[in-house]
Amino acid sequence: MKRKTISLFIAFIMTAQICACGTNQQEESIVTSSSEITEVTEEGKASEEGKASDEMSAEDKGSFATGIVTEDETTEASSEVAQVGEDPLSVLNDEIEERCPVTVTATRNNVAYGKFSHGTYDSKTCGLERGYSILLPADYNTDKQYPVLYLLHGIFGNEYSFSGDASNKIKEIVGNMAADGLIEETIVVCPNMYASSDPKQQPGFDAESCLPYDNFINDLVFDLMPHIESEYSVLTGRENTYLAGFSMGGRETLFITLQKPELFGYVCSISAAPGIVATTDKFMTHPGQLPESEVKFADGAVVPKKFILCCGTRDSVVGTYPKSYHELLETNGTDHIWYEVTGADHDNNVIKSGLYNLFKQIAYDKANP
Ligand code: FER
Repeated sequence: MKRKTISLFIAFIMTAQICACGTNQQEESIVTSSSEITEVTEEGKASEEGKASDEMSAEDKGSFATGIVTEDETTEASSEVAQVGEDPLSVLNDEIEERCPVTVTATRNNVAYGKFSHGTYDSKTCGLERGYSILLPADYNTDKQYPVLYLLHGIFGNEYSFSGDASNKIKEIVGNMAADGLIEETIVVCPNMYASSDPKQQPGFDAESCLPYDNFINDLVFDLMPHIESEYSVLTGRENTYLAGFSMGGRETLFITLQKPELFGYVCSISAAPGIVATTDKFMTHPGQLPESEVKFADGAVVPKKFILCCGTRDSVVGTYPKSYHELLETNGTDHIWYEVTGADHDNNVIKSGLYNLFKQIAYDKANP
C-alpha cells in the first residue's frame, strides 16, 4: 500500500510537471446560478472527478488535495463503532492530542450527520461565478444560527476535495463533537481556493500558477464570506468564525490569518506548504508572500483566540516547512500552538488531528469563558 502510494505520488509529480495537466474543475462548477444549491454525493463526486482529467487519477489528485492515504489511516478508518465510556464534558481539557480519538471519527448509529451540498457565489474578485461545498448540520434550521469553519484544500484541489473524501471524517468529527455537547453544530464551507479570473488557468509548481492561491484572501473576505453570511443562518464575528486548511490550504490559512487576524477566532494550519517566505524546495522556487520579519501579527492587532499549526513528523511533501513557520512565529513573538503528529505523513491523520484539536480548543474555551 505504502509503496503503491509512493509510486503514485512520484508518477503524479512527473505528470504535473511535464504536462501541467488539468485537474481544475472550475469550468464545471461555476456554471450554476448563485441561488442554486445541489446535493453532492460521494458518487457524484466520483463522476465529476472522472470528467476533470484524463491524465491524473482521482487518487493521484487526492494525494495532494486532501492527503496521501497511509496504512495507518486505513487501519484507523476501519473502526466503525464508537465506544464512548465517559462523559466527554467531564474529561474536557485544553491539551493537544496528537491523534484524533477513534470515538470521535467513528460513525455512530444514534447521531444524524450533516450533508454536503454545493452552491455558487458571485466572485467580484475573479469576475466569475465560483463554487463551494457546504456541510450543513443534519437538522439545519433557520431558527438557529451556526458558527462557520472555512476549510481550505491542498494544491490541485477544488471545492469537492474534502466533500469527496470520506476518510477525512469531517462529518463525523463535527457531528460527534456536537452530539457530545462539546461544540455547537457547525457549518463547514469548503471553497475552491484557486482564485483566478481566467477559468482556463491551471495550478502548478511555478510562481505564476500559485498567484491565484494567494489571491484567495480577497475572494474569501470580500465575496465568499459575505455570501455565506447572507445566504445561511450563521453566527458572525470572529468568536464564531474559524479557518483551517491543509498543505497549500494550510499555507493560505497562515497567510490569511496573519493578514486578517481580526476575522477568525480559531485557526488551524495543517501541514502548511512552503512559500510564505522565499525559499526553494524540491518542487520550485518560491518568491515568498512575506518577508520573514512580517511573519507575525501586526502590533496591537485583534488576534485569534487559538492559532494552531501542526504537521506529521514524516511529511514527505512539505517536510519541515511547517516547523520553520512555527519557529519564525516564535522568533517574531506571535502566540500560537505548535505540535507534531508522530509518524504521520502528508495525510488525513494530520487533517483529522488538526480539526479535532481545533474543535477541542473551541469546546474548552466555550466551557471555560
Ligand atoms: C510546494 C510543495 C508543496 C508547493 C506546494 C505544495 C506551491 C503543496 C502541497 C499540497 O497542497 O499538498 O513547493 O508549492
